[in-house]
Formats: sequence, structure tokens, C-alpha cells
Amino acid sequence: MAPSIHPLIDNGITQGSNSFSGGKLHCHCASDQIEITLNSNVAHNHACGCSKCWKPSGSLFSIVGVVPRDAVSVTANASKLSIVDKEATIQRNACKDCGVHLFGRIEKDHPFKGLDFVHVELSDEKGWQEPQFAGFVSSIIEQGSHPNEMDEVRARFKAVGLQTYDVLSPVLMDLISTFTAQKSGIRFA
Ligand code: GSH
Repeated sequence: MAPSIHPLIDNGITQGSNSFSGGKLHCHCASDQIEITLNSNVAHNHACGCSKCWKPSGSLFSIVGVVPRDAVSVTANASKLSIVDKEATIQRNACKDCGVHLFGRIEKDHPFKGLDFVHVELSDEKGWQEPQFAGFVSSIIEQGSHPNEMDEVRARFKAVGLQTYDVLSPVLMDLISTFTAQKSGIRFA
């Protein structure tokens, strides 16, 4: 059987709701779950194949979106959170017990500072924005996927209507480059 891309892709994409305004995320612990309350839907929700983003077991990709950091609060069991890699750009706050990543936060100067990275599959609520594209697709090779499998992986995204990129989507790459250009003194009219 072909490996799972991610349950939210394998089983067909469920459209989100424009009127949905947030919900709660929980880690996978059987008891004393960490609870995160989000007062916003996510934006730029996408599949990510990079080695650092949390993936459900058996899946090749993560599904990750962003919310304003002001919309994120830890509402239960905050003491179980620990930052996976303090040196990484995105400080991923994971459950010390089950390993699930609850939110990723950027503290350094960066185009995405102010946005937290979250996985909406950790929520029971329905209405979260559906995945919009797949990024860092070639990165799955670095984690053991065979290069010969890549056509099939990309075809599976295409079959559910998602574009694939090996970094981020053009919209996000343009945002990053605009930030870099402005930092170096370029001013756009
Ligand atoms: N090929 C690398 C890998 O798979 O590890 C790509 C890593 C990467 O650049 N990941 C992106 C990023 O922004 C997407 S999450 N990383 C910053 C970070 O992880 O802190």
C-alpha cells in the first residue's frame, strides 16, 4: 500500500468554513492533556514535508497553518510543554510526554514573526481552513523516501487539487523576499 501522505489528504480534503473563528487543540496524552485555545482560524494551511514539523505517525507530511500569536493561549497543562530546538527559527513547543507539537513560535527578526504555527488535526472542531498547497515536498527524501517515489507523491497532491512546491508557495516566498529586500533598504512605491 502507498504510504500515507497525511490523513487530511489521503481521505480527500474537507473545505473549511469562512465563519469559523477558532477552537481548542489537544496533545495525544490519555490524561492531563495540554490544551491550546486559538481565537482565530488558521491561514496558509499547508502540507509540509520538512524534517522538523510534527507529523502524525506513519505520515510523510505535516499539515501546518498559522495564526496570530495573540490568538494563542495555553489553557491547560502548560508545564508539560518544552521547546524541541531552541536554536531553530521556529521554536516548536511540544508535549514532553507524547511528543506532539502544540505550537511553533518565532522570536527572532523574521518575516513570519508574530505568527504561530499550529496543527489543526489536534482539534475536534470542524471548520478549520483546508490545506492550500504542499511545501518542502522534496525534503521527504532526506527522511528516507525514495527519489523514485516523488512523482507519485506529487501526483497524489495534484489529485486532490493541491499544487506542490519544494520550498513554499509563491505568495509566501514573495513575502519572505519582500521582507529581505526592505531590510536591505529597498523601498517599493
Ligand atoms: N530540507 C530541510 C529539512 O527537511 O529539514 C528543510 C528545513 C526547513 O527549511 N524547514 C522550513 C523552515 O522554515 C519549513 S518548516 N524551517 C525553519 C525551522 O524549522 O525553524
